[in-house]
Amino acid sequence: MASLRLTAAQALVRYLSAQNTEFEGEPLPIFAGCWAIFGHGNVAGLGEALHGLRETFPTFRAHNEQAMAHAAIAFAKQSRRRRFMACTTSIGPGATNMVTAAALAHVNRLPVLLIPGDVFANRRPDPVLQQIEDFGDGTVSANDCFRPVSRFFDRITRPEQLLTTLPRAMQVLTDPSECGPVTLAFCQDVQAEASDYPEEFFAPRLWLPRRAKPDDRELALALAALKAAKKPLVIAGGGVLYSEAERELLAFCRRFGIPSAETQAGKSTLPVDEPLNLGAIGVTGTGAANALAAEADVILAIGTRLQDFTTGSRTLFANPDRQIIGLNVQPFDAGKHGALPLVADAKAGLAALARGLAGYKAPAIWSAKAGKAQAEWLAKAAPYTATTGSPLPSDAQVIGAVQRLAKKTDVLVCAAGGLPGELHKLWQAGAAGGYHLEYGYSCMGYEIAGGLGVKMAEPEREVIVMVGDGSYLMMNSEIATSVQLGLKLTIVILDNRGYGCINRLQRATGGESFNNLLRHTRHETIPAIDFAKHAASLGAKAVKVQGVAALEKALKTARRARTTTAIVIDTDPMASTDAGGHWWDVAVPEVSTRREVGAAHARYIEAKKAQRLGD
Ligand SMILES: Cc1ncc(C[n+]2csc(CCOP(=O)(O)OP(=O)(O)O)c2C)c(N)n1
Ligand SMILES: [Mg+2]
Repeated sequence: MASLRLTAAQALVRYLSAQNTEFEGEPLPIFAGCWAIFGHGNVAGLGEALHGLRETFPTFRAHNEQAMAHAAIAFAKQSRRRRFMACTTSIGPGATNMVTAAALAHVNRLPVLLIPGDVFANRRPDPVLQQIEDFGDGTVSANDCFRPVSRFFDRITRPEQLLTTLPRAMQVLTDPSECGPVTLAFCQDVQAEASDYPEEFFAPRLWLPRRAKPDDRELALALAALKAAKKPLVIAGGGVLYSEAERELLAFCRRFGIPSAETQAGKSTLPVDEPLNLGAIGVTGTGAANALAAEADVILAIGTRLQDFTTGSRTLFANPDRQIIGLNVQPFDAGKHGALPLVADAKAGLAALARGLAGYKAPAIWSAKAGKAQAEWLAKAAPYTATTGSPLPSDAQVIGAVQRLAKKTDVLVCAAGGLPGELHKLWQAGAAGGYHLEYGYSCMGYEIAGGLGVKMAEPEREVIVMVGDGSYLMMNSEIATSVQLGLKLTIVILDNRGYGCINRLQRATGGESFNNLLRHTRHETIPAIDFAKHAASLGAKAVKVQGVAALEKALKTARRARTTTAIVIDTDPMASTDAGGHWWDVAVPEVSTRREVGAAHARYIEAKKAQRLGD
């Protein structure tokens, strides 16, 4: 058996570069490359190995480990989990900087390969720089922080371990039900150690997306429930997009007259002008989707985790006889909320359901209700995005301007703050994949780095990042990376001088405005942060505009530009869209010296009565 003498790091990079997927009949590397920030723990071992294969397995340098992992995760999300990236860090702070991103990928079920450097397996130079010393457990290192936020974790302490660990890592990354972050903590001495690897370990390998078909009995039960449905409703989650099932879903809804509503991850699944598309559902939902959700008797939840924002913290599906069908590749999700599980890929599941439902049609009055509710909602929502000429526009008015200037193929990227709720309700996605919201972890700082990953996945589409001042300040360094890599972003920064949405939440729970907007913080001076100058200093074209008309002009210029543009606009921290939406469970203090908290608590206790628990 022929063998190759390689360091463990060389073997790892060589193996990764031999893994392929298929795109339109052609093989394509499944890894788009590796993000790397070097330090001790990866520069000598992995650094040398990545350099050796830099032509076929590109290495990208970012400015922050969390941010580079955000870019990698966004790449995987925008690639609908068909392709992904690796990320390597030094030991210690470089590694733990990436833990938040691992959690983000874990929550959102997105594949990413994380390779933090680790301490010496041979322990000879212990304690090394940045080593966590556990007094009672010699096997603990900083990388153990990754365990609860990894779908698969391993520590590479021997070179030959790669022969079993890497195929397992690939299995997790490519399995639609298991997929999520894989962490391989790579001891730095092992990275540099040579070993004889069998040549066939590096033979090109093809990973095809697996489409699990439903079980016969689960299918029969789901069909029986649907056939009896008088008010069926689909919830389209991210799984519909990952399964590339949007056309099948549209055909399914039309054929059987079933209205459909979208989660944050599922938004952009159906065309916005489809009368059966009710738009956003849940806490940040449209009046249309939420009205039908309250009555629905059978809810076909496809590819969704049914998190609290989708279910209104278990109060939205108010029909006492309602039955949920959980069509999901992951049994954990398929069985939530007492659902009849239908464990399958969305596309395969929809095909099986369609075959079995032949002859069924939802009552015409119910299907028609969807179109009517949608038209009513659009009329109700329109004034929020219309321009008023106010010098301090609302987030919704800024969204209106971005929308008017957007092309159908554009991708809108966002993650945290007040914007996700406003966008979920109001944004009209032009095409599938045109709405990229990280709302599983809703991580401030994802936006710009995420936009970079989106642009890498779909360079031909314009990527518009909308970000609040708070999120921007938390993480903005990848503006420089976007300039460096020639990956153009249009970044709209909404400066309401603080954490507007948390201030509003604080007020809604009876609290005094405190520690959220800059003016409510302990301060000597409120800093007048010049976001345009800041973005310009990182290499972006940047402009500050006043009001919506000037914003529209700047957006036109940004579209023509070839490089990353930041547009800063001052916005009103108090305004938000009060139409639509639904109750969300945020625990209010039971006792307080504040009268307002007492009143909010009484409202809270009342609202909680609508929660359906126990299934
Ligand atoms: C990393 C992280 N820290 C804290 C939070 C909690 N949080 C959610 S939104 C928000 C404020 C966001 O401020 P900004 O980006 O300015 O948006 P705005 O609320 O003003 O619309 C905070 C602190 C979070 N989601 N992520
Ligand atoms: Mg803000």
